[in-house]
Amino acid sequence: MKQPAVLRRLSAVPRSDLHDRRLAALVGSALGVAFALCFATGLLSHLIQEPPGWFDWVSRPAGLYRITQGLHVVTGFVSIPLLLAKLWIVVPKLIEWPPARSVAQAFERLSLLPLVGGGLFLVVSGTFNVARTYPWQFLFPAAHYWVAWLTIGALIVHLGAKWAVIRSSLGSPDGGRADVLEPRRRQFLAGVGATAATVFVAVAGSTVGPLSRLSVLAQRRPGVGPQGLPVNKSAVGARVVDAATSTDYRLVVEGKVAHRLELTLSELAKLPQRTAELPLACVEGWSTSAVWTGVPLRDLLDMAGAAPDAEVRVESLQPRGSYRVADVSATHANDRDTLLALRLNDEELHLDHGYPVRLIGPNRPGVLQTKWVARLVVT
Ligand SMILES: Nc1nc2c(c(=O)[nH]1)N[C@H]1C(S)=C(S)[C@@H](COP(=O)(O)O)O[C@H]1N2
Ligand SMILES: [Mo]
Repeated sequence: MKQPAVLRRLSAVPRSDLHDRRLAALVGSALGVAFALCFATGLLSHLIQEPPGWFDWVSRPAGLYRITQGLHVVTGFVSIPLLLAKLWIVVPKLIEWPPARSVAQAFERLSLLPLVGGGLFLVVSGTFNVARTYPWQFLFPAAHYWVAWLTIGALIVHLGAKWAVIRSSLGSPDGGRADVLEPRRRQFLAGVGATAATVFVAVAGSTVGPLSRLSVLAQRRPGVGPQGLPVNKSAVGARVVDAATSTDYRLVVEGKVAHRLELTLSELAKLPQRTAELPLACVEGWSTSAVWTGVPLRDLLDMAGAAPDAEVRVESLQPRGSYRVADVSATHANDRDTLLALRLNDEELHLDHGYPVRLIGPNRPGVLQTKWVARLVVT
């Protein structure tokens, strides 16, 4: 096979001494750690949103999901400069000719396609999702999830193939070669580290209050929005304004119940109320804490005569959209702080926060905190 002209010309470019094994191993290790954390927390988020039979997500500590998902988004963003630096360091290896000298090497080099392609797809699609821009046809969560498996598989193959090289490069300085230019490599590493740290601070403020003023990249800011809380989907956007403000509003409890309930807003307000401080933690990484007041879901289930291990499908007035329904497991339904909230920070709920009634519970992803609740179906 003839070497393509473009590769020949590229390999003739004088090499910087930064295309170095030890540097590749160091940046690669940092990228590996960021990626592994990102994968684990992403997998967890997926399990919580689409729980298989064996998985029961805890309702405590109330802010656990806020931390795991904050970590997912932050490690994802931090991976971007690390991935770019790593690719730049290994460019001469990527364009090496002939492409493979053995079957094993061919396999190892082929695994770079899903590794590099998958890694780039994940950070790019994740960034677009956080920006709430969808310039594509596929369903983001499904694509992001399956490509993550593909990429982690390729990463395991890559680590297996490179283990000996990584170990020897990390073990002895400059991979055993004497090198006068070590300070330049150190500067490069410091630059990559500083970029990653800047990205970290710029993103983490969507969850970590004190950092929020520095967070130029944060998609939502804690404290900005009606009643001091950010809004993802407005009442106008969800087409619920008329239904939510109508005097005909009723909260219906039905399904596997002894007696079906139909409650007006003032009947709900007359029931014993409970107040809890709970975070709203979006899968996109931002989160804010607020004080919510309402009727514990479990009280309504008891009034309707539902079983102690009842699960509930919560439905919104919203006519369409992926987040108009959410399931509540028995564990979450039985947590006294899982509320049908009528008030937020001691004021009536804002229409954009789910007036007249919204579901809010401890340790649930934002997408499962349904707004404009109309119906509880016990299953
Ligand atoms: N009915 C309905 N509820 C919803 C949504 C929605 O689109 N429709 N969005 C969810 C998402 S993704 C998040 S993060 C939270 C955001 O709550 P907020 O807009 O009140 O801050 O509401 C959730 N509840
Ligand atoms: Mo969200």
